[in-house]
Amino acid sequence: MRILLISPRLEYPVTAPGWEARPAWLNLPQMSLLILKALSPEKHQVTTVEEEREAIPWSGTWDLVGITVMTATAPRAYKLAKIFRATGARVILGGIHPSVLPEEARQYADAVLVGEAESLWGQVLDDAERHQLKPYYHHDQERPEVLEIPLVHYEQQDKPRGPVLCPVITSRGCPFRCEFCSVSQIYGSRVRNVPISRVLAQIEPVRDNYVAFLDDNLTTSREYALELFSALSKLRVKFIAQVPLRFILDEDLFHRAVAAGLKGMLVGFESIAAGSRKHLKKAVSLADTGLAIRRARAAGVMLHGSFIFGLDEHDQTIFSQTLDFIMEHQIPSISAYVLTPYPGTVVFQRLASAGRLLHRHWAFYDHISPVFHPLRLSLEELAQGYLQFRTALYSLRGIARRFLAGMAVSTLAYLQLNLAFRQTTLGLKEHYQAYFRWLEQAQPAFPEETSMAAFGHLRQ
Ligand code: B12
Repeated sequence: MRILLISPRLEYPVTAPGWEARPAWLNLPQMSLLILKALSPEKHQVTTVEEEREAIPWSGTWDLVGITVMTATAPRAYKLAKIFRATGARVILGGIHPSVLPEEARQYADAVLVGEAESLWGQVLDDAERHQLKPYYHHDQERPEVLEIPLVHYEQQDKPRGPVLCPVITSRGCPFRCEFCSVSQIYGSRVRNVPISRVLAQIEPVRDNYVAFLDDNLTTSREYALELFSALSKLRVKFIAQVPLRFILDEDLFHRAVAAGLKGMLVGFESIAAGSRKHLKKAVSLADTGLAIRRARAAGVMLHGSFIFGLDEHDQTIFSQTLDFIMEHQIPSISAYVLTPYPGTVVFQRLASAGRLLHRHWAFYDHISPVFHPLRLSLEELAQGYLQFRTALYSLRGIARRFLAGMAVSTLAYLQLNLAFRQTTLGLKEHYQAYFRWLEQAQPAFPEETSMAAFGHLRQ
């Protein structure tokens, strides 16, 4: 079969011309597509497309089209599904959004894969070959203790220069169940690990690149992490990972990670408001937070802190408080977002039943456009406060004020990250203007009707 695997781009009903929600240069290959490709027997011809940076091969004819879907990319994925089905291809959807809302996704596709694909993709291909695709494929609820993920090939014929960041997975499952996160919906709360020898086999051929561990927390099992760091130190790799703040406070584990090649960490601070912290399962005291930040800097590890605005405890002071906190502690790299209630999360349920959701047009569930009524802020105050926060943080003064902290780690990476976020902040005001105008108008019914006229337009 000729198989096309797509990771769709974000497509808003309205936005500012040329504005991009996130830095486009972030070249992290889509692991889900690489895994599906690796799982496909050689007799099939598989093409992968990341629409954020590659054109969809409209001229080809495809037997099966697989699309990976996040909530924000769902409208675009549904549109693509409809277009490809009209050409005679069969379409299967998978990923976090179809796994949480399979019936919705099924309206646009021949089949939906719910959950993890490793044990199901072979069957999907066999069924597709026999023209007997089932509407739903559900992964086994009894997940095996050991996580088996195929070895993927990053290098592809049409992409001669290999990626700078190579995604690697060591585990799935997260025990935290944070109110706003949907990860345990798809992977469960029990943590399962890939055998270390298998992780090393994946890393070995690309060890000159940066390895990006995709795990929601690389250190959930301390024992496994110790073993992994000891093995990695022999390979001399450089890696980045998502970890909780507590990991940095575990001095021995942290220094072993640094010795193993840890260069960057994505840490969820989520909120510095005292009221929020009790709801966040990962919270540590503010004093320990300061200690962890200093320790990361002293070790030369880039700390990328993630913050959320719009929690029920937040009022207008949260923006300046967070900015002061970042400046005081000199956090070099930040991703700060507006709370987004993803379907399947506790926060979605709570806001939906309180009538606080503005709409269900998923494209705006992007962590940037507010899609619910905040409790102690108006909608406009949330958008305005967020915009002012980003404008101040990524102003030249805001970047200069943290420059020494950036230099202590990597001047180049510091400037790259901050200037990229500055770039995406520049058109944000216009995006909000377009979004608020759209909110005021009668909104298109969701799911949006896609006329076949869109097909012709896209093919040009
Ligand atoms: C890496 C990552 C990214 C990368 C993606 C880059 C890339 N090219 O991979 C970056 C940093 C760019 C990113 C951006 C965003 N992300 Co992100 N990201 C992740 C993360 C950490 C890992 C995803 C991943 O690749 N996992 C590994 C793959 C193999 O797993 P998988 O995708 O689940 O795929 C398996 C199954 O789902 C299934 N499957 C998946 N797709 C398909 C398709 C078919 C056809 C089939 C059959 C099966 C199938 O098979 C796979 C193998 O079992 C997840 C958290 C998580 N644990 O999932 C968040 C996550 C997916 N991201 C999330 C969000 C919100 C975003 C942003 C909106 C945030 C933002 N504002 O920046 C943006 C959106 C960008 C966009 N274009 O739309 C949310 C999505 C929630 C939701 N309901 O949509 C998640 C779940 C994080 C969270 N805690 O909630 N992200």
